[in-house]
Amino acid sequence: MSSTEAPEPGPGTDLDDPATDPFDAAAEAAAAITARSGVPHHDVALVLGSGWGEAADVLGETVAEIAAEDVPGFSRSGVAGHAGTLRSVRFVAADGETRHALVLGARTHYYEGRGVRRVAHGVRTAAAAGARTVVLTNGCGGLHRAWVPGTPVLISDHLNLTGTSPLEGATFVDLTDLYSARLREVARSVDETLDEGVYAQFRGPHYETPAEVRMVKGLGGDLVGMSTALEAIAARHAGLDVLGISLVTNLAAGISPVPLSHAEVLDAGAAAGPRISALLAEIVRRIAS
Ligand code: 8IG
Repeated sequence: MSSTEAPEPGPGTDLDDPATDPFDAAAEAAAAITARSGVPHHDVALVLGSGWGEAADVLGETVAEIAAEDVPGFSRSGVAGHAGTLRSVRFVAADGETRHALVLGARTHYYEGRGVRRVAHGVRTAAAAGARTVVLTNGCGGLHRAWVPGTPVLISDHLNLTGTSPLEGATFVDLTDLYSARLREVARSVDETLDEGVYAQFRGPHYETPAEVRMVKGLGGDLVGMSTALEAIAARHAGLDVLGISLVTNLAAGISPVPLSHAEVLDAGAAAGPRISALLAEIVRRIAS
């Protein structure tokens, strides 16, 4: 087999088969990424949500861009504004050393209905590829008027309102300091004006009602979204340090007088793109050094 060909799926690594160990499936995906990129070890992983798509280009040189469907367990996103590829990006860290980032532009959302294993597969694959840290980004709604669309906010903690977990069986994982205080400090060393907030994940795909947003406010939430909490739990279980950064693309329902639309979300992401991409790239350079 040449080094650019991915291995055939091995036996027992079908994610939809309950007998499959999802960590075996992640190891197989990591092997496919290594085979296609020629990069044996990735130092850090990024999951790019709505609005964050340009960050990989700003960070460094793309060594390989792999279609999601060419990596076991991944598939092309059905969501407009989400890329369907995985990339290996070579970059120079803040200490001057060359490092590699695995950039996942192919997130599976829980609302896609394909099960929690698919949701967790990206961060498990990142861990299997060697990453110690994952940066989870998203587009989300904000509960505070000061966070105008296009404002990046660090995630300090979450409320998992999905009613599910990415973990199976008696897997009791401590989530104190899930969103690493150390990594938030690194982010603030790049931009001291970065605010932080509690991210409430709903199942979606519908946005919240105004009553649900008032509920989140009462529960101590600041941001509402559909992706990051489940991935963060899976990432911690896989041994990764987690930095979460939200891009507020809209005011949460009922806070703004205008109804939400996905077009608004995409517009806010596009407008903020260059600024937040530069921010994220510099954060990653410092994390990886
Ligand atoms: I972008 O207002 C984006 N994603 N749940 N609510 C939820 N998810 C979102 C929102 C929002 N905006």
